[in-house]
Parts: sequence; structure tokens; C-alpha cells
Amino acid sequence: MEPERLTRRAGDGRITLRRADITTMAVDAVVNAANASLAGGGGVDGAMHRAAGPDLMRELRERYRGCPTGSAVITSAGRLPARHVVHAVGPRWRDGDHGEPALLASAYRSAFALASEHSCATVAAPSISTGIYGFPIELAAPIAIGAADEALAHPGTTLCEITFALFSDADLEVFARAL
Ligand code: AR6
Repeated sequence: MEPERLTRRAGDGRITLRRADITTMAVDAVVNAANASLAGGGGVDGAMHRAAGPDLMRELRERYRGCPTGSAVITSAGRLPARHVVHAVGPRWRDGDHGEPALLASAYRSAFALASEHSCATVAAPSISTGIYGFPIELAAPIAIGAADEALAHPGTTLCEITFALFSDADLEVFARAL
């Protein structure tokens, strides 16, 4: 069966929503929801490291010493079908009064900017921070879509399509409303 799929134009490109496992996506860059120590973990991060194999962690250790919340780093993608992995660090939700929305926007913005610096046309991202980090997805979805709109409208961007790979029908519905 075709996965449920939604799309709309944004700048000269498009934003697409899919219910999908991001580790299976053959795009130029997949975004990982990492932590500030880049140490691996559960959720998307665990799935990505398992699917990519040990080269992913080896490269992270060799090239980087962590990554501040709200920013991102890039590596190759090991055995994943993507070309690059952009490891973006979203905020842990506290109460919304600790800059969480701005940090989430910044994590997406950094991830998309890095992908464009590496000449990527197609990028897939998960819903950063809305799993283990507890960011309410109703608040996160418009921030994610807004950052994608901004990236695709940026003069000189190489990005053509940003796909959000949502892990459940419920998450897909929330993103569809925001789109
Ligand atoms: N494909 C797409 N989405 C997924 C996948 C997948 N394979 N697996 C989970 N999701 P989370 P966070 C969804 O917890 O909240 C790790 O330990 C999941 O259902 O992966 O940013 C890191 O190392 C949820 O909607 O990321 C950090 O310590 C979304 O992806 C911490 O978790 C994000 O959930 C980061 O927490």
C-alpha cells in the first residue's frame, strides 16, 4: 500500500509529509534528532545508528566534540540509502518558557542550511524533540513547517524538497494541519 502522502509548494520547491521510517529514505540528506553530546541514544537516533552501522559514530567522534542545542553537524551516512546525515539537536521541553520554540526553530534552520551548504536538493527530517524530549507536537509542527518554508525561500538555496517523515498517523495529521 502507498504510504499516506501530502505535499504543497514552498518557494521554488516543495514540502512533503509522509508516514515513513526515515532510515529507509533515499534522499540527499536525512536529519537525525541527536543530543548535544552526539553520543547516540534511543528514538530516531538509535534507529539511524543501527541502520547506518558503526562508521557513523566513528566519524562523529573523529570530527566533532558535541553540538550545542539549536545547532547541527553533518556526516556521511554509512549504510543508509541517504548521502549525508545532518545531526540536529533540538531542545528538551521544560515548560515552554526556556526558549524551547526558538531553539527548535534554530535546530531545523541549522540543519537545512548545512544541507544546502553541501549542495543537497532533497532532505528528510523527523519531528525533532517531540519524542523522548517531550516537546508538544501541536506546537512543534508549525515551527518545523515554518523553518522548511524559510529554507526553501532562501536566495541561493540548493534545496528543492523537504520531506517530514512522521512515524505515526497521529503525528502526520498534526503536521498536515500545520501545512
Ligand atoms: N523514523 C521517523 N521518525 C521516528 C523514527 C524513525 N525511524 N523513530 C522515532 N521517530 P526522538 P527527540 C519519531 O525521541 O524527542 C535520543 O535518545 C518519534 O516517534 O527520536 O528529539 C537522542 O539521542 C518522534 O515523533 O527524538 C536524544 O537524546 C520523533 O521521531 C533524544 O532521543 C522524535 O523522537 C532526542 O529526543
